[in-house]
Amino acid sequence: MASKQFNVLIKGKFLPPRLMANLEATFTTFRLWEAADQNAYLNEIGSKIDAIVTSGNAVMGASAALIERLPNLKVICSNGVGYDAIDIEAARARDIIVTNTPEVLNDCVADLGMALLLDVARRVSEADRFTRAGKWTQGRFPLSCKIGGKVCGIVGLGNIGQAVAKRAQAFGMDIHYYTPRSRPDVPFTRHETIMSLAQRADFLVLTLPGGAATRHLINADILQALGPKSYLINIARGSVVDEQALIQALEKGQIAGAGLDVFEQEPQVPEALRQRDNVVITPHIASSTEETMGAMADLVFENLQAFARGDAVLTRVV
Ligand code: 8YV
Repeated sequence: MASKQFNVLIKGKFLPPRLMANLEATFTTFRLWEAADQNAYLNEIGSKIDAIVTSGNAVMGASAALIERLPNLKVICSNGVGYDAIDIEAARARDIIVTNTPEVLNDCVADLGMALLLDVARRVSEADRFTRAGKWTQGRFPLSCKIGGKVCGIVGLGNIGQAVAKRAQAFGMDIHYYTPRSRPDVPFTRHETIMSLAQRADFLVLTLPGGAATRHLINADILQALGPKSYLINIARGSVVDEQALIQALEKGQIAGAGLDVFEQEPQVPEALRQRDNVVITPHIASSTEETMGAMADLVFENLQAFARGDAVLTRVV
C-alpha cells in the first residue's frame, strides 16, 4: 500500500519527536489527543484507520473500546516493551498485529534500576538535599548501607532482569531471583516463591511484566517479609505493587526504603511517598535516554513501515 494511503492514528503526544516526524513524513496521520471531542473524531475517521501508534505508558496503550471503534484496524505499534496497557485479547480476537520494542531498552532500564538501588542505599538524593540546604556545616551526614556482599533479589529474570543481575554482580552482590518456571540456563539462586525471595533479599528488584496476572503481587505480606533493613526497587509497573501497602510498610519502618520509577496512577505520585527521605522517585524514565528512545522510535517506525509494505513486522507480540 502506498504510504500516504496508510492511515495512522497517533494515540497521544508522549512519543519521541523523531518518531512523530517520521510518521508524519511517511503516512497520513491523525492526532487523537488533539481532538476536542475524541468520540466525534473517531466517528468521523475511525473507519479509515489502518494502524495505531501508541506507547506502553498507562495513559496511552490501546483499550478494547478504542480498538472496537476502528473496524479496519490491522496493526498496533507500541513504543515500549511492556504491553499491559494494550488490550491484547481484543487485538487477538480480530487478528490485529501488535508490536513492541524489546531488547533495545534493556541496558538503560537496568541502569536506572541500579541507579535507584545505589541512590536509596547510599542516600545520594538525600545527601544532595542535605548539602544544598547547608546542613553539612552543622554535622556529618548519617551512615548509609553498603551494596557489596548483599543479596539482590530479582523478581522476573527476563532480558531486563538479567541485565540488572549483570550489573549487580559487578557491584559484588549475590544474585537471587524468582521466576515461575526454573531457569537452568542462569547461574543464580532461584526461589520458588516471591515470599521466599523477599525473606532472603536485601534489595528486591522488580522487573516482571505488568497486567492483571501480576497486579499487587508485592503486597503487605511480601513487604513485611522483606524486612526493616531491606529495600524495594520498582522498574517494572506500578500495578505490580500495592502502593497503599508500600506506604504503610514505609511508615511503620517495615522496610528500609524504596527506589521507584513507576506508580499505580501515573503521573500521580502519592504525597506520602513524595515526602519521604528514604524513597527515591523518578517519573517513569528508565528507558528515557537519547540513545534508547531513538532506538525505540526507529523500531516502532520500522515495524510500521514493514507492515505497510506487506512484509513481516520485526518485533511481534501477537
Ligand atoms: C515506556 C516502558 O513505554 O517500555 C516500557 O514498557 O515502560 C517505557 O519504555 C516509554 O517510556 C514510553 O512511554
